[in-house]
Amino acid sequence: MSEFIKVTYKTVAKDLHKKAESIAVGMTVGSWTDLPLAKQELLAPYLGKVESVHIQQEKDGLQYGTISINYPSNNSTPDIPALLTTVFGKLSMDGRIKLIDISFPPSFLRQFPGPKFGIEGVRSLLGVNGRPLLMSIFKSCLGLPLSDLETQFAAQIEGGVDMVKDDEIFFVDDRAPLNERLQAYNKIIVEAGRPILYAANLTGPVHQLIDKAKYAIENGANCLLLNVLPYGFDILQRLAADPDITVPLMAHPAMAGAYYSAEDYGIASPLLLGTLMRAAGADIILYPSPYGSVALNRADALHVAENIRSDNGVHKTAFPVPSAGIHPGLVPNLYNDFGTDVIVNAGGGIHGHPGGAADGGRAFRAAIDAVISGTSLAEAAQTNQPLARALEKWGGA
Ligand code: 1AE
Repeated sequence: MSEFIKVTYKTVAKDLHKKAESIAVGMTVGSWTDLPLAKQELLAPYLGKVESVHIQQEKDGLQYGTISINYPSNNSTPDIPALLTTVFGKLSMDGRIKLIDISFPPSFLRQFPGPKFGIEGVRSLLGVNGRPLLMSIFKSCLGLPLSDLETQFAAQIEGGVDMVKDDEIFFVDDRAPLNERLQAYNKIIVEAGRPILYAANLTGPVHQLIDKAKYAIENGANCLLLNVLPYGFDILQRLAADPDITVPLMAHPAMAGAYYSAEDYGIASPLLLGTLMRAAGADIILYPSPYGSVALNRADALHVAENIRSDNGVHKTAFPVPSAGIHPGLVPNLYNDFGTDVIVNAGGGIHGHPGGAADGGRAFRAAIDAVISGTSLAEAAQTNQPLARALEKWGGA
């Protein structure tokens, strides 16, 4: 028996009820009333149904609002390319309409892998509980010889970060090939004497990514970074579902702005970067914070976190990583908005510290300790020089 996938759109039309009907029929069985009765019976299980229409404003002969359509879950196979084509494929090109939300019946959602590690699993790999995690980003890595990257990696580790990620634009790595990076960084991790995750950028032709991921893991990778939208949601899903991919998967939001930024078009960020990333299997999800250099509005940023950390009865939770332009002075904002189960992530905010990357890490760790203990950054900075210098440079005390 088919259950329903409820899909909500924000749109505008002369008559929203009519538009809802035309979507429910047009995106499922095509024309309906013109069909002979026998055909109608045959197609009935595939017919979409209007769940609700909310008119929020009427102006100049147009109705603005949201409509929700119930699609039979049997209309789509359990993969995100099929799902998005089913509920928004042709429709995405049909004037002012934005895909806002999808809610799944558990039987359908269960067919997606979801995060293999989730928040608990990542914390358990690191042995860190009770505080936000700290991640730094290589800035930069392009064109640098391995020796420079090793120095950069060591400085980040010295500063006390829990995780380091490649920059998402690191594709041309001929001066520091993946296996050599892994060998060199793992040596530094062993010397540090504590667990540290390094998210290596998974790159190459999409049909080779599963093999490349396995190669990386055989060579010591303990976390993988993927530019999910450019490569496609399905490769994330295939990686997450593969039992031989035994490391957390980190999703980068590269290109997401092309989907979510327009008010009346595209796919809303809480769905794109929240619900779908989690269903497809991301353990750690980067996206723009409400305060940094490529900001997302606060409501949407909180909504992304809610979609990946709430109990959906099926999947593990995933770590939100509200990023971009983050410096130590913003740690109280991150903590107040996102709580303990968040990853504080910075590139420029670590490497741009006046004392270098190690001090950048120290400043962040001091800021995290301060918020956890309820101390203000200004007070914490009195006994922590790296934090004091960071606040002097970026503000935020
Ligand atoms: C939302 C993605 C953030 C990101 O990828 C990145 O590289 C941030 O760098 P910084 O912290 O802004 O230097």
